[in-house]
Amino acid sequence: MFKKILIANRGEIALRIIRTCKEMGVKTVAVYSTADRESLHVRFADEAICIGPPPSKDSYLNMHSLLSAAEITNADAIHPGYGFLSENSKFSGLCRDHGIKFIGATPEHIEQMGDKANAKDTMKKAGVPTIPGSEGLLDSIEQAIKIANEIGYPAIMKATAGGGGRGMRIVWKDEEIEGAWNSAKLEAANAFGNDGLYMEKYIEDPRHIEIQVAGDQFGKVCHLSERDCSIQRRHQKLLEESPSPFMTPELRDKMGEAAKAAAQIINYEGVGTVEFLVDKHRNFYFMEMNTRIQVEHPVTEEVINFDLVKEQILIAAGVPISGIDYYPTKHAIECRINAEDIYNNFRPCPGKINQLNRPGGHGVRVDTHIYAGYTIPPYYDSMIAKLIVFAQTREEAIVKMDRALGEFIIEGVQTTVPLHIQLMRNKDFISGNFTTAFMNTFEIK
Ligand code: MV4
Repeated sequence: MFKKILIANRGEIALRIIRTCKEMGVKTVAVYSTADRESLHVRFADEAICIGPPPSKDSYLNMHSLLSAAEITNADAIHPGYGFLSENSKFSGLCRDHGIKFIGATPEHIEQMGDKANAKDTMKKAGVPTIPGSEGLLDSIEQAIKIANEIGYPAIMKATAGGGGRGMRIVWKDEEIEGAWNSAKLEAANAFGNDGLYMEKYIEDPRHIEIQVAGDQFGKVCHLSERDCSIQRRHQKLLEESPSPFMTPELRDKMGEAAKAAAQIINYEGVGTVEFLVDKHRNFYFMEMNTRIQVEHPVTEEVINFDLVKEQILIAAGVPISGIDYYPTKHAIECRINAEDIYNNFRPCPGKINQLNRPGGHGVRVDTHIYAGYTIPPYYDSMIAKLIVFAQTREEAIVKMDRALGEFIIEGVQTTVPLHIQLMRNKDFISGNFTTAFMNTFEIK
């Protein structure tokens, strides 16, 4: 087992990882920018090293500062959390070169899954359902028009280096292709330094359902059921839950097997997530594979009663997994609490938290690094807490979330708490009748 893990992250996820390390008897090293001196991850780690000034590129993304911090503290592993360097193949490779275990995917897996057109081709070979479209990248506007006519409109052009909806264009007729091609290529080149595009049939108003998987160093894989992440706004998830209200036992088995085939074909090691689009007929299609621990992992932890960060660390240390699949025995919902003004286009609201009351009671979990008197710095993303509830049924979980949100008092900054309270009382949310389009028409009161 590792003796000491450096956590190359900040905020709630750094604290989350430190908690599991402590329970496993593993020492921890926190790293922090000068903006995060007063953060709880710094206080609760065994050691803490300042790695630079506030901008991420000079601190949490500074590979050489992080590796130096690991070397001077004698850390034998680095946990990258999510975001920052968690899916950076260069950093994963540098850790390997320095004899430090990267608790995440290998550079090969990150590159293989980071190129979406290539990932899709790999999954097609594994028998995982994929959306009809181009084979690999498009090489001309003429070819794009030809393929769009073969698969039928509407079609979508996507950046192969994409994610988060950037470099993505929906097209409804031949005349729109040239403009979409030019603007998607420009956007992708600017955002990713890679203007490769591929094309797919456009699935209207799908659900976003993802399967958690784990694979060990001995080729064994298992799935840990699904999360429904359809409640999102401009590609930012607002709320996730498990199980999905749209799921059936048959669909779960089919998607679980597909996700395992995806992990199996690349010999995946660690925990990962296979994202699917699911249409109204319950056809499902591979979308992307994430090679990191995700923000929404707690909903899975609560419904299967399992510590996913502990599993990551065990797998990285070479411990075999049981190889059995996990099924939800409860219902869990996570609300992402962001310091944002929901009445002003979700504008970020950094600043000082003057008063804080954290919700509690049975079936309530709060993952956060904030406290009364904490100042939210303006340099990083605006998520300040995750409120997770779990109960025997979805109905009970919704009531419990509404109750817990009411207890979550955060004074000094605006937050998304009032939005989540409205969601818990929305009849379409309550009935499970929603897709990724839900927030497009949701009226904030
Ligand atoms: C799609 C799609 C419909 N059809 N692909 C958005 C982010 C990117 N990773 C993939 N995305 C989509 N791809 C086809 N062929 C609809 C979306 C999409 C979406 C997907 C998941 C969650 C939220 C979404 C919101 C808008 C569009």
